[in-house]
Amino acid sequence: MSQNHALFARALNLMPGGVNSPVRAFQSVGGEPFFAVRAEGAYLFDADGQRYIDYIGSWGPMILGHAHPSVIAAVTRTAADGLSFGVPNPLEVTMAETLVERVPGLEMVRMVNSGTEATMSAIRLARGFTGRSRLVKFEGCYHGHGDSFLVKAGSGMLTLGVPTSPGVPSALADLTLTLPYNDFDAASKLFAEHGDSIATLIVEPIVGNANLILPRPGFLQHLRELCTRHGVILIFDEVMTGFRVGFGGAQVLYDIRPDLSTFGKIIGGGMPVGAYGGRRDIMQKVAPSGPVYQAGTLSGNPVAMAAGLATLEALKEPDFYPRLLASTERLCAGLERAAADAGVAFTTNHVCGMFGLFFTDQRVDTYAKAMASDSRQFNRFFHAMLKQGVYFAPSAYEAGFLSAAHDPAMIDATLAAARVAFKSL
Ligand code: KE4
Repeated sequence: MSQNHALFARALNLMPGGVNSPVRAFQSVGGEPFFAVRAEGAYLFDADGQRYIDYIGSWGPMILGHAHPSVIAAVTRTAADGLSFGVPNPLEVTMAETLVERVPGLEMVRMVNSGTEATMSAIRLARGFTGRSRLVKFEGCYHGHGDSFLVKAGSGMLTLGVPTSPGVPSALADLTLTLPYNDFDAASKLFAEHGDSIATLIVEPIVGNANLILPRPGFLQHLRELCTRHGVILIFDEVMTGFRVGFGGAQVLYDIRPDLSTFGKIIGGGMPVGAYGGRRDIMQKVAPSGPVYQAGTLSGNPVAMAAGLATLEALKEPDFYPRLLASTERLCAGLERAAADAGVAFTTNHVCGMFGLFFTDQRVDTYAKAMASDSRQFNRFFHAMLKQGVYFAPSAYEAGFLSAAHDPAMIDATLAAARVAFKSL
């Protein structure tokens, strides 16, 4: 019997959906998830000995590739001296210096243990700093599972078809206003009506949780101007894009300065890490220097800092991002050619290190267009690729990720598998 199947049977009895995070459960693509027992470079290896070229990389952190020697060595070396002290340690100072140095808008930063903690803390801080309560987010964006965000959210919630979660009190959900992404007029109208009662607007500068949607030229600048005009704290949620789409993230790529930013994934190198930071006058309000409370037992622990610092160090290599962008372009152009040759309606979106696959004949630049693409066709393609040892995100509403370990031969192997898969649709 398949070890994957046996493991999933046990898991289903013990964990909701048999998983510790919904998107892993294959519920939207059908079938059962496989269980990874090992990963190396761009490869995952499952419990039945199957090898996959992995285009998820743990949903973003593994930008160097899995089990990168310098990261493993840093974790091993640091762990030998103790795992968590509960008192300050030098590595969290080095991490703070590294983030502040690399992200122009970051004057102060606080380490936490997940992207969700980072975004939850950032909006509490924005509400505490402004004395206002309303939050603006965009349909399809996902900012972790904090109550205020689970309104028309993306990622696993879209995958499960429950974009607004039960369990969030309407008194709180009503404080979350949602906008269509890339819609200039809708944003102007909302701010004209409610601008002075809004504490904060949080946005994925590049949407990676409703598949992949890029900002229209000027859209992020438009949000920056609206927030400045109405005294609204602009939060860039860079948990996914931070240090992926470029050295400092999307805010450097698009040259926009948010008031606060959130990070996660890559800055932890695969260990549980998140961070929020930004303007000093705002961050000074965080306990214990200010009254806005936030805390965490394992925040800044040395092992997680070591994994993140080793990862961020490797990203300093001058041609790291140009190479990653070239790989991303090679993959997306090749997939579009393979689909066209097979007569399949298919388009892609991409930015350095991230891509989105859409079974539609139009370019996708809104949530509505992403939702209108053919998810059934995506599911068939997903399984046709999985059978050939290529693992794309198990949901039509997730972005894909590349790493430095995805070499040209692997991408060509992926494209050869895609030619077979597109023809089978
Ligand atoms: P975590 O709490 O999962 O570390 O981060 C939440 C989060 C916040 N902001 C953005 C922009 C994010 O993409 C995420 C988490 N991303 C998903 C992938 N779509 C994590 C995968 C999962 O939920 O298992």
